[in-house]
Amino acid sequence: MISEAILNSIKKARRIVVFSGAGISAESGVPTFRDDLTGLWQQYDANLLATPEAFTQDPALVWGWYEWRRARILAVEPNAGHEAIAKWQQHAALSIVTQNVDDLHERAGSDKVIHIHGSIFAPRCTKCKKPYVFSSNYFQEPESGRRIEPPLCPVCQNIVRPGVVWFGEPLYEPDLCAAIYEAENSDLLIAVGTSGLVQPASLIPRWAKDKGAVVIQINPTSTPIDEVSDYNIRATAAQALPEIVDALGFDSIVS
Ligand code: BV8
Repeated sequence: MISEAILNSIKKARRIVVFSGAGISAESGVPTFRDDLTGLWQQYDANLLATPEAFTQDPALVWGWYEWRRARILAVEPNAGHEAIAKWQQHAALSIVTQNVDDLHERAGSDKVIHIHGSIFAPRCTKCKKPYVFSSNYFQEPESGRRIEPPLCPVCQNIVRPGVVWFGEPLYEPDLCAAIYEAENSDLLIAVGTSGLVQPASLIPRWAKDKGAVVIQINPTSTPIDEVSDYNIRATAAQALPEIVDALGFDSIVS
C-alpha cells in the first residue's frame, strides 16, 4: 500500500509533523466528530452542540454530551495508528498537532502533542478560568442523551465548562502559534484522519506545503487536503501508519 516513492520521501525527512483528526481515533471505537452522535444524541448536530451558544442555552445538555464522550474515550484504548506514531517519535524529530480532544496519542506514549482544539480532560471555570479537577468519584456512566448539570468551580462557585475550543471561539493563541511553527519548520507533514473542513486547522497542511514540506495524506476517502497533498494513501490510520513505521526499520536499530 505504501509505494517506494512515498517511503523514500519519508526517509529523507528530518523534521516531521503528524496532523491528526477524529479519523485516527475511529479504530479505537471513538466515532469521528461527525459520526459521534449515536443513540439519543442522534437528534442533535455536533456543530451546533459544540458552541458557546448551546452551552449558554442549556449547560446541562452540552455538559452531558461531553461527559458521555469523555466516558467513552476512557473506555477505549489507543490503536495501532497511535502506537506507530509513538514508536516513530522515539526515533525521529516528530511532533503531533491534533484536532482531537481525546488523550489517545498520549496514552499510546506520545509527547509533544499540541491540542489545537483543546482537551476533553481539561475543563475550566467559565469565570475565573481555573482548571477544574474531576474528583475521583465524579466519573459518570452517562447514558446517551442524559443532561448533567456542570460542576461548580470550587474557587468562585461559577459553572465549569469543557476545556475545548467551540465553533465560533478563537483557538488558544499559544497552541495555534506552536502548531504553525511546527508546520512551517517541517519537511514532512502527514495529515491523518481529518476531513479538512474546520478552519483554521485545515490550513495547516497548506502552511507546511508553502514552506517546502512534502505533504502525505492518510484517509480512506478524499478530502479538500487531497489537492495540497503530494501523496494520498487511501487507507485507514491503523493500516498505513504501522506499515510506514515497519518500513523505516527502527526494530533493526541496535538501541
Ligand atoms: C474560529 C472541539 C475565529 C470541540 C472542534 C464558513 C466557512 C469556513 C469557516 C467557517 C465558516 N463559518 C464558521 C467558520 C469557522 C469555523 C469552521 O471552520 N466551521 C466549519 C464547520 C465550516 N471554525 C471555528 O469556529 C474555529 N474558530 O474560526 O474562530 C474567531 C477569531 C476571533 C474571535 C472569534 C472567533 C474553531 C473551530 C474548532 C471547533 N472545535 N473540536 C469538540 O470536539 O466537541 S472541531 C471538531 O470538528 C473536531 O475537533 C475536529 O477538528 C472537527 C472535525 O474534523 P475532523 O477531525 O476532520 O473529523 P471529521 O469527523 O470531520 O472527519 C474524520 C475524517 O477521518 C474523515 O475524512 C474520514 O474519512 C476519516 N476517517 C474515518 N475513519 C478513519 C479516517 N481516517 C483514517 N483512518 C480511519 N480509520
